[in-house]
Amino acid sequence: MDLSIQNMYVDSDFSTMEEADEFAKLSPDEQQRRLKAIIKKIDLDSDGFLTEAELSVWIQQSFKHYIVEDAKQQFGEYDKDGDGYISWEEYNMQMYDRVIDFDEDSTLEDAEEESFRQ
Ligand SMILES: [Ca+2]
Ligand SMILES: [Ca+2]
Repeated sequence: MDLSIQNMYVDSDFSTMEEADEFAKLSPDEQQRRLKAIIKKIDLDSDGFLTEAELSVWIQQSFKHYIVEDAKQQFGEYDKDGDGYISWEEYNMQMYDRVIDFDEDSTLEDAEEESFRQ
């Protein structure tokens, strides 16, 4: 795992690639200022040093943040009509691009029965 401060900043505080690009466009002074602000957040006891424990807490928080954001984003992709629920149809459309119809299969099983009707 790459533990450089810049990478932690990118992984945890940028939600989009555009924001990462924005950061790259900042002046070196501004980048430094922002990174220092991040280090302040990681440095829980404010002694000016980052311990393994402080880094560990930060990484876990970042990871949690990432998972939550990822889940929110995925939910949005599944919930096509945005009603806050993922229906069977929405799940199917996202996973298989079509709704799996169980009646389709039961029709096959009933083929013999179907033929009697005619
Ligand atoms: Ca510290
Ligand atoms: Ca829905």
